[in-house]
Amino acid sequence: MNQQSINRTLSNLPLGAIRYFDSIGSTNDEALAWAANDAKDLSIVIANEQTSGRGRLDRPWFTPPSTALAFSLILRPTAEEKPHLSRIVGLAALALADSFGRLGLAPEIKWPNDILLNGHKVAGILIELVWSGEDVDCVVVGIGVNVAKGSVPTTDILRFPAISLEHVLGEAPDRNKLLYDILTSFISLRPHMRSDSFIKSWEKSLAYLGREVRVEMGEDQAVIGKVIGLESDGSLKLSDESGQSIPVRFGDVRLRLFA
Ligand code: BT5
Repeated sequence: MNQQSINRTLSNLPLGAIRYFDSIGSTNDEALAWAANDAKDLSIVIANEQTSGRGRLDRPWFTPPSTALAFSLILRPTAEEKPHLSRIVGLAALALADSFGRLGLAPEIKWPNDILLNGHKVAGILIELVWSGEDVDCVVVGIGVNVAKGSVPTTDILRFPAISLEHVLGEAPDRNKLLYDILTSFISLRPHMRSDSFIKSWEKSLAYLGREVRVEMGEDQAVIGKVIGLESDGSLKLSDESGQSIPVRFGDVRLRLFA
């Protein structure tokens, strides 16, 4: 993977510009700085290694050299997209799920930002916003995919079991081609993001549908309920014991095995 091979592979996609790094702290940090400057819509930062990759709430995201995909896409949302920014995490998740599906796999979306294969996390998404006063100017969509086995961190530092595409496929797919495929899905799904059918497709791919889960929203705040779908803003819809619907806007979802 290098700047030339990526430029070549992505040449027929309608991207802004492409910045490749052999090693970087976090592609999201680079993308946020670029977005605050002059980055065009669909510009992309990609790295062969991240030394301080981030997850949500500043949790670490591991990207050892030459084993993973780590990239950040900069979006300049249109006026029509702006009321639906909370759906962008679903857009990224569905693009990943579509792309893994084309590899013959059966991915599930663990709401809000994880992609699972065989119940293990293979990819994560980090959405960050760049504001201009009261208005969102840019959205940075950070995506990390475990491609080769070496990308999977040791279990002691994991909050949730992890896996790579190589573990499931028997060999690691070509990272440039995979990137092309994910971006192609993302670009073709984007115009549909505002539709009701988009929420339906997102719902269909949800992990734990109909199962009882616990959603942790902080140190000592949690909600328990059965996953019944998504709200139109992409919040998770649970139903409690009395059948009352509870919308959940953020948190970490865990299956309740011993309810
Ligand atoms: C995420 O956060 O899953 C978002 C990950 C986004 C990473 C991309 S890579 C490109 C871009 N640049 C960045 O700096 N970030 C984005 P969250 O749901 O909070 O999960 C974080 C947790 O995942 C950590 O606390 C670890 O337990 C676990 N983890 C870390 N590295 C992992 C890996 N490679 N595979 C699976 N789990 C991992």
